[in-house]
Amino acid sequence: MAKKCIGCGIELQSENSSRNGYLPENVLNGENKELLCQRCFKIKNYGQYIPVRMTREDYRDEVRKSIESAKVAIPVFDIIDFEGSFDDEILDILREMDSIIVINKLDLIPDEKHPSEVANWVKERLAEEGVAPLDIAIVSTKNGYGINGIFKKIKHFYPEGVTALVLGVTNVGKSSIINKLVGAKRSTVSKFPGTTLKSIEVKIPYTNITLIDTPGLIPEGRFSDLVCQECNQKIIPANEISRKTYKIDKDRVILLGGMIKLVNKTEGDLKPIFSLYASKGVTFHETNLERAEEILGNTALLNPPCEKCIDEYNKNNIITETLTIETGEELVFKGLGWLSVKRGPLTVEVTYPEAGELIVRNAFIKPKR
Ligand SMILES: Nc1nc2c(ncn2[C@@H]2O[C@H](COP(=O)(O)OP(=O)(O)OP(=O)(O)O)[C@@H](O)[C@H]2O)c(=O)[nH]1
Ligand SMILES: [Mg+2]
Repeated sequence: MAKKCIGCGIELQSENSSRNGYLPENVLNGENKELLCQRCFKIKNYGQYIPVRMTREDYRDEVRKSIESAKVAIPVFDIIDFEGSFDDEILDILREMDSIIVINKLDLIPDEKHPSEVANWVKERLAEEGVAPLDIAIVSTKNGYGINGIFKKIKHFYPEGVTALVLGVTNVGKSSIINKLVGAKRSTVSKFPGTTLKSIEVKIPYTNITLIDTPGLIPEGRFSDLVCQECNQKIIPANEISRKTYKIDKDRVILLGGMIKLVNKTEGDLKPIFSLYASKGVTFHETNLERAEEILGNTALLNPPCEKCIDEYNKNNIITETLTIETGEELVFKGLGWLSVKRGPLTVEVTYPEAGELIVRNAFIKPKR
């Protein structure tokens, strides 16, 4: 049987150093059984990244293969980008299989939110999609919160042991969670999407629980996938996200980087109150209509996109849509952030690339009374 990389799951080969899975022949045929391909070695040791994009078909083939051997799914969602980690492909699997849902990156949300509130919100949101999980765990692999809870939940439902399929879109922390559960840094983790390439089976030591790490799917409609890799890293939050609250006049403009233009179109004397949430790497800029036209495209003032990727970004079909968001609702910019209405209704004109998706949902962070 071909040897596989323990970091990303790719089949190892020593014929072609520019293809995935390369290792020099003497290492490949040496004594060591736990081998890392050259790409994983570079990611782990030098923080270098060599992008590999999977197609939807590649993804489907790879994950469908692993479903056969698994009894339960452990889907991983990113709490900050919940809508971005939703994908029909994944929801379809969850409608067919028992699942224990893991919501990761709790450390990124402002700390006023209690995990049980998050769990209830997630349960409701999943019910809307026809998914009823066995249980939900809210965790942070960054600070270790809740990891033991995942283990306990698996043991509770499968006391004799089980094979569990860990799945989700790219970059939600699937490999990080597996490493924590296994207690070793085996699977390669990186801040860039598309790290794991093939399914990898690992056993939690001294148990009958086997976890299958899988590659992530790149979902449709994420604003973060419309910019270059450096800008992508600015949009994916590394620390707690920023929040800014507004109470602005009609026709005032808020620019979310150079990516989205929001214009307040609410009629009447009572100004709506709303907050914007996004990574600290995204600039929020409030201005008037005229000035907005002048500064849009100024990448020094508004970013992402940066100078390098703005032309590519502007090739997207840019559209304008007017939406009304009620009190207690949120407008999500998939993969970028969201706007939460504390006192509505807010009528807002949104100008954005059609390839990015907007979603209106019930508030995730409830307005304070
Ligand atoms: N802030 C924060 N970052 C996390 C957490 N868990 C994982 N990350 C980061 O998220 C990024 C992606 O982690 P991975 O474990 O490689 O994610 P993955 O889902 O396996 O990604 P693919 O293999 O590309 O599908 C890394 O930069 C991790 O350090 C968390 O709880 N909090
Ligand atoms: Mg991974």
